[in-house]
Amino acid sequence: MRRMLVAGNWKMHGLAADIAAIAEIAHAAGDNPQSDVALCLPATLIERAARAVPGFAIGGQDVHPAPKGAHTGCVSSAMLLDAGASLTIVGHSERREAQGETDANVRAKAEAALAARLGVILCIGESDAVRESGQAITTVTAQLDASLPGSVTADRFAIAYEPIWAIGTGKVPSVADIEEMHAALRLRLMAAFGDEGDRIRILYGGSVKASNAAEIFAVADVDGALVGGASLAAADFIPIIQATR
Ligand code: G2H
Repeated sequence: MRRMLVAGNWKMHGLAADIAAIAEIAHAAGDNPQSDVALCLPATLIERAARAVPGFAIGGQDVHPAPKGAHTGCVSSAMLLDAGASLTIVGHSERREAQGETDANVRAKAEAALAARLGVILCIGESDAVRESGQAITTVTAQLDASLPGSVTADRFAIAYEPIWAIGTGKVPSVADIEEMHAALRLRLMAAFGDEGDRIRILYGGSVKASNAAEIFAVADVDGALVGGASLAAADFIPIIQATR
């Protein structure tokens, strides 16, 4: 049995004044021990949040593959750990698109983070055009194969399937489409890692909210969610955590 993981992705949101919301979410996570909960915060907020809610999983949203060096504006795995993070997102489509990140970049980031003992949520997903062309499964499984680290352990590695056309749009794939994609991803993970691939969590991401979370969580091979907009306010995010019951 895979434990559900509900991770918030705050993207470029969050100031010191938002620590109260983070504390409220962490408290709700304690009240819902049936699932794991994490918040992936902007780098500027990680240390403050980690101090405010010790024991609660705080993550970054990206990491550089190098341990240190001349990489202006970037953050290393050691820096994330030093600030109090225990995991990081890699390969979010907003970075793949805006920063031109390739599958090879994403794989290098994931491998560096795992080697440093950070948890990783690796994002993959198809564009609207790819979905319309009927190539979603082929495209996303190829993206997974090319982005996967060489070795992983399921307790520190998760996949987030996020169709790009569903991110922040309010559009969500049908339950049948989510199930078909997650089943295909499960097969690829098992092909890559054997039984360990069956223990890796596959999250769904893209316009998850309180009103659709329970239906999505009931889909086979959906092991939680990566939540953007609806993770920013405790009142929106806590019902999603509770929907894992
Ligand atoms: C997808 C998701 C969070 P939202 O990016 O990763 O964002 O829930 O706002 O669609």
